[in-house]
Amino acid sequence: MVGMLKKDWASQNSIALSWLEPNLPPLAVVDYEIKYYEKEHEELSYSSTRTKVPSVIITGLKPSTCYVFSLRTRTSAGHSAYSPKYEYETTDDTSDMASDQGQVLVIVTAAVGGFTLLIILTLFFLITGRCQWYIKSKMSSEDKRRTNYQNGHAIPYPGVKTYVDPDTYEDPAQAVHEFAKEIDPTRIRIERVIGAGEFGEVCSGRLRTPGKKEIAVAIKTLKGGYVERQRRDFLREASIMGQFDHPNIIRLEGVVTKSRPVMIVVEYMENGSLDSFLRNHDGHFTVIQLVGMLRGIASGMKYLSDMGYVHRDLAARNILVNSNLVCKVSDFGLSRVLEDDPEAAYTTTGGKIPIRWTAPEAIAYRKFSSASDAWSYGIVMWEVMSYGERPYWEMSNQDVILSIEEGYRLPAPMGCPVALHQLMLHCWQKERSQRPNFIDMVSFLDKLIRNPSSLLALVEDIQCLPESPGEVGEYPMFISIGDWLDSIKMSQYKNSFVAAGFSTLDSVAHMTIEDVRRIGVVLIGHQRRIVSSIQTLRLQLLHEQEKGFHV
Ligand code: ACK
Repeated sequence: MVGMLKKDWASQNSIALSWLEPNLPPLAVVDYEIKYYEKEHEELSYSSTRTKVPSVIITGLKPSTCYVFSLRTRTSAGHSAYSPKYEYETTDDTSDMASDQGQVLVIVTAAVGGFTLLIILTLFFLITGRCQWYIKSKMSSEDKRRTNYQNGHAIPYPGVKTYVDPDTYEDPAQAVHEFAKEIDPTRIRIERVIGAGEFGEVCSGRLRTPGKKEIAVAIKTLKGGYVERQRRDFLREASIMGQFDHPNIIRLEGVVTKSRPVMIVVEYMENGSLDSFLRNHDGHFTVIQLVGMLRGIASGMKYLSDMGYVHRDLAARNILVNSNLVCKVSDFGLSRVLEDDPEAAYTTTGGKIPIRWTAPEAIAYRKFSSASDAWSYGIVMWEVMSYGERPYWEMSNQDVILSIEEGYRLPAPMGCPVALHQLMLHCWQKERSQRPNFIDMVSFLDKLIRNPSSLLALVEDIQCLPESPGEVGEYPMFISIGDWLDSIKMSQYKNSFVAAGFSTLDSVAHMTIEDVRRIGVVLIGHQRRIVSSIQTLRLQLLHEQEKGFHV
């Protein structure tokens, strides 16, 4: 028997559940089966799903609907009895996802009735003077869920500090001085150039502060000959960064604006940008270390979204890593950041956007929000788990947009735990209201870290997955080996596959990493890409099978 079935989060169409593993010898559990049905329809028709880890995200549910869940464990000796039944509800589009406050409110409403609630709310109103509540209640339901995520002019949750857009200052210099300390340049010692930024060189060096230990810093400089607009744009990042104070956000030490060169001084991050760091250390870290990095980034993003700041350019290249592997979000500046990003491309609507990292609604009609940052976060997860591989490989931007529209999503990278790929897929839901928020993501990743066995099931553990059916069903996207290899930009191996007897997708779906190596795929990156895609094919097959579980 397993312990209590706990709800981690719920959205309109999904519920994430987790439970403590039963007290059995290691590896005794084959898998868990979760049975669920709509409470209203009793047990007449139920669905079930299986998982090898003590957590699951059940998708495809109806909004505002109560579901009944129970769970049983399968060991080599057979199935356990079902657990007691647990009832959890999906949210409607007017509630804050998985918000404890929301749940409390529901309980309060049920318990004390509308009239008492009215009195409580009135008192709340009068005592705290938080008229924001009224303003919020006037907003549309979707905006309401994301109230504190609106860029620049966010309405804060009570007690939460809110980001102020420096562009709302008539004089941008005033914003810099409000949010950034002026540093006397004699306290700075520039040591060496470490890179090139859009506005000038990036250097490393030391910063002395009276009464404090000297610290290592990175110094961004504004090259001479700038015009006033460039100076303002350059310092804009400092005005934004200076408002943040979080261990996973790059810390601003101060600015030099009263002498030349103009400089922005930030904490030094020994390992530089996350994308190149991972590429240079391919395969060097444990899954727990990678999840730790992702947890840090999610925590920084949670802080930013709580403050009402939308990043718009979240990508591994914009994360910095220090010597303790702590990851910090950097590169602030909203639309201007996109101008500087070499990945950003012009869209038909005229904006410049890093297509591969950006949610469809932000590409199509510039709807940037913390939910579009959540999409980008899913891409960062994929970059991290694939050690800095380029998302969608060499596919063109246009092909990426079309494939996403058709429902294609990046397959799990090699060595990626199922739970993490599930979270990525959750971030890439077309409907932005169904994506997880950063609060939920941080607590989900915390759970994985606390319970490392939940990371043992890898998507590529082909042997561990239930046997796929002998006959391959319908593959949604690919009809031939050639099409499949073309789609993952591995066409050069077409002949090798066929020569080795792998001429149908059915045979490919049964391939192991050894087979892939044997047919002559020697490059690790190519092996990884092919194996990831094989896993996706297998998952699609499993998904088809699971549909058959409906009784
Ligand atoms: O990948 P990198 O080594 O990390 O090369 C780029 C380069 O400067 C141009 O942006 C590095 N860089 C930027 N900010 C910092 C920082 N705070 N600490 C260390 N390196 C940094 C970045």
